Amino acid sequence: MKTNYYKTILKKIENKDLTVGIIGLGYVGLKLLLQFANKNYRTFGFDNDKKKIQNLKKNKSPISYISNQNISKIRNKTFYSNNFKNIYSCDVLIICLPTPLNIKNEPDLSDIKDCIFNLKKILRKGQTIILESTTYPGTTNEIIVDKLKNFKIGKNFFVGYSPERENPGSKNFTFWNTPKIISGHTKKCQKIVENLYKKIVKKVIISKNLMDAETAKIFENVYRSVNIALVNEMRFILKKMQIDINEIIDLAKTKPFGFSEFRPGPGVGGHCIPIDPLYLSWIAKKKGYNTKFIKLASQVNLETTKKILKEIKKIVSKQKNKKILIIGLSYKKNIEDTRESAGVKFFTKLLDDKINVRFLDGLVKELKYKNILHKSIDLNYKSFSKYGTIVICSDHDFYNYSKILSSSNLIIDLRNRYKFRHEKIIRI
Ligand code: SAJ
Repeated sequence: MKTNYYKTILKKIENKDLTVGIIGLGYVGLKLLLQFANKNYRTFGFDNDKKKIQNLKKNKSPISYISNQNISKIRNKTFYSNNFKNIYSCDVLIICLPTPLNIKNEPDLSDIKDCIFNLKKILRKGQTIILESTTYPGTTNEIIVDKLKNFKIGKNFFVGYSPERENPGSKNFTFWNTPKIISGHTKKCQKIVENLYKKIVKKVIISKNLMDAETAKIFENVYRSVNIALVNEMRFILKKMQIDINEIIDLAKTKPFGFSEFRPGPGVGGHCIPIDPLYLSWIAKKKGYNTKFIKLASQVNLETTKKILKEIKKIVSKQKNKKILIIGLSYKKNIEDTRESAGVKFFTKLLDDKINVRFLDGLVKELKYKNILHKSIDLNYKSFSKYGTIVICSDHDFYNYSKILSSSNLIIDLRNRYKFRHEKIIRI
């Protein structure tokens, strides 16, 4: 009797004898694995980082806001591996691999392409592959569907796309309460993805096809990049008129419609907002359209970091005490991720300029630069007076900012942490 793979997998989803494999255990993949494991699905976590796999097997989390306890809680239904030996036993494989840019600032999908190349040899009928990585419209078709010609997609194999919406360090938006867009290559693929994600997220939003789902995600990030660039530029415009951008945003955000709050910062970090939008401008150019906003926003955000650094150096040059302390090296508060972080750019450039600079970050304990390991100073609220200037780059919520203010000589507040004017506080 012919196997009905579609019905089989739907049944497995319902009676939870489904095995879910997550490929790529970063802040997206590991979070996703926890969702399925906590709903009693058998899960496999695949990652090529041997150290990470070893630690996970010892119930040690690689991410500060995912506790070791979270990991140990799922140990009896989760298996970790840095090879693909157990792919065969996974009914669903969800790919959460990075999508960086290459040195020419073009999309680099090599992680996903290599993954599919290796998976192809060992996939079996009845499996489903879902891509979660942020990428340009058309990717899932191009590098997954078109590579699986030996299967009948929608009949004996299924493919979907569901963009991640992780907001690292956020407490209000949980996985469960953040609506999840889903899509499938065929209606049956879509149904499988829909039923699967409905088990772990409160609201599933159905996209009519893969490309729309890919586009929605990248548009979300273009939207952020452009609006962050706007406020970053506004702050320099208004400074010419001695107007404080943050006070203007406080006024403007009282409008209950048609205005969403963004804040100027030291520049845009992370591996999403500085990078994902360029995936869209790249594909647009390939399709014959030269985007303006996207590239301009990227340039403005990058220039912001350079301008801020120049301002910091100018301010410090006027201080008797030239010592600088940077608070927060991560790219935003309450996380340890330093990718594309403005704080790291400031710290390393000041070091290069032979300026006496240290950093304090309870989540970024050390930073290796030019083969020297720089360590965060210990937190001692009385020690801030040792520095001529304190630069708040990432304002982790766990610091006591009134104590910092009382013991500092001068603070450059790049995160609008102090909502009031004070002679010791400079906002650039
Ligand atoms: N930033 C500002 N001003 C703002 C907002 C952000 O300067 O008003 C800076 C942040 O400090 C940070 C950078 O921009 O350096 C990016 O911040 P972010 O929170 O937008 O970006 P990510 O990369 O941590 O996460 C975002 C997610 N964030 C939100 O939606 C709030 C979400 O778009 C995606 O899940 C994720 O990118 C991704 O992976 O695409």
